[in-house]
Amino acid sequence: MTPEQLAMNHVPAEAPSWVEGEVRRIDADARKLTLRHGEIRNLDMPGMTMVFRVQEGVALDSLKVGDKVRFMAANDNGQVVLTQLQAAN
Ligand SMILES: [Cu+2]
Repeated sequence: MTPEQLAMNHVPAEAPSWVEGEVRRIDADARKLTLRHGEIRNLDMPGMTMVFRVQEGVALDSLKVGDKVRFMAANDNGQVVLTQLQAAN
């Protein structure tokens, strides 16, 4: 194996990074959040409005519809899960 091939093998899958979003709907009881979001590069997803399942431990209580947020999302066995959330601006 060449050093180049070795280096290629060590490139990790793209790690989650912060994505811009805007809150459209909050369902804290069901742990669901509807966001209009920008491109999610680690999920190869273009911008859209969609519902996210929210991981346990991510606080939703202070959110309001219309809030600007940034978040990270991951693929959990084919289901998109929001894993990090913070207020933007
Ligand atoms: Cu989406």
